[in-house]
Amino acid sequence: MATLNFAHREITAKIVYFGAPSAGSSTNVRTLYEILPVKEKGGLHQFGPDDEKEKTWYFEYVPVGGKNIKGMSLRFQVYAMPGGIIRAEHRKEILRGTDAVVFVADARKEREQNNIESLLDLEGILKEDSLEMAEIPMVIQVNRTDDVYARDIERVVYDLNPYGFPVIEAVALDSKGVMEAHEQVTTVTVNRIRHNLAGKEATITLTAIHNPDRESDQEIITQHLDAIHQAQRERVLEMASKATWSDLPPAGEIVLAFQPADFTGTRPLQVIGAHVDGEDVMVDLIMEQESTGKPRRLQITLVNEPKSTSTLGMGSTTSGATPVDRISPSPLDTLPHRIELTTHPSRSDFPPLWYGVAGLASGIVIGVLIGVLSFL
Ligand SMILES: Nc1nc2c(ncn2[C@@H]2O[C@H](COP(=O)(O)OP(=O)(O)OP(=O)(O)O)[C@@H](O)[C@H]2O)c(=O)[nH]1
Ligand SMILES: [Mg+2]
Repeated sequence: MATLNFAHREITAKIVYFGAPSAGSSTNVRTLYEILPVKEKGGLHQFGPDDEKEKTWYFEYVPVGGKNIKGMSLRFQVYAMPGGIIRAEHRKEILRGTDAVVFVADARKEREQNNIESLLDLEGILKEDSLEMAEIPMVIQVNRTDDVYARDIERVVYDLNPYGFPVIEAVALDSKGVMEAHEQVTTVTVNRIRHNLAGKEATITLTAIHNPDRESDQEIITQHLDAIHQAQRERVLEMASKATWSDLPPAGEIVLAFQPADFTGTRPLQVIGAHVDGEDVMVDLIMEQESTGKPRRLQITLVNEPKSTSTLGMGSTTSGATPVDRISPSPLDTLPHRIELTTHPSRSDFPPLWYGVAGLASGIVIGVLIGVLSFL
């Protein structure tokens, strides 16, 4: 979804290079960044969740000459979605709201299936975003044609091009076909935007904004990473909510000695509740003092700081709690390495506010009883 920023009289469109693993999406974007004649460009960035091997490549630029529409300049955001990125949330986030796609096909032998799977993946993600592949500006670039066993371009696109998109032959590593594919896709994109602005039916939608402060590259990247993280959390929560406890795969077991020293002679009576607070887990317990039968509240915080195995069992505790007692051997790096115990004052030490609340509540109950009795 292209944006039209009135504050800068500028239209921004998003182009994603998408392809099978090692087909060359990243090489295209990196090469393009070097060879593009530009009026203005930002930095070349690579980003993705920390645990992901492959990352998205990203840059934005303002082209030189010829790409102005109705006195408004054009800015393009260019992304590479390497086939090696398997996290669905990451793939969806980068493709979200895209205006155009360069599909990078691999000409090497025995890559037919990879190309087809990648194209179907692209079509599926676009559909989820209410975009039809047949309708968006798209170019198929057949890359890696320098391979000694490369297949004919016609053979490569035979399975991939039911919609008759323009086809470009390429060896992205040698910059061959990189500018050509980009020129083709931006030309179609600009034509569609012109159509839209002329009030004709167009497959590119334009959203008008008035934003004097253009987002920095870093802000754009941070937004993507936050969205990927959030989407992943939601998916995990959804999966967990559908499963029963016994369905979930076991992730190890941890045994902790949790009783602080000044709670000696007490035993756990009831779990009041447990909740996740950011990265940590809080568990509230009622402890019963065996000699007097007095209840006390104990709060246990499981601090999620995965560390190397050597730090496990060495965590700090408050109130003289016995540290980690026994930990099953795996998977250690996902388990909390430290617990914090917070002892709460015994009932007799409750702050006056509690007495106020309790007094008010009992007053209301007595008042209602008197009212009912006098009515009878
Ligand atoms: N011989 C040759 N090698 C290429 C060509 N394009 C890319 N490569 C190489 O292929 C490998 C994978 O290229 P990338 O651009 O990283 O591939 P990708 O599409 O981003 O996919 P992944 O990184 O596998 O997720 C790299 O070692 C590139 O140097 C090409 O046209 N010819
Ligand atoms: Mg790569």
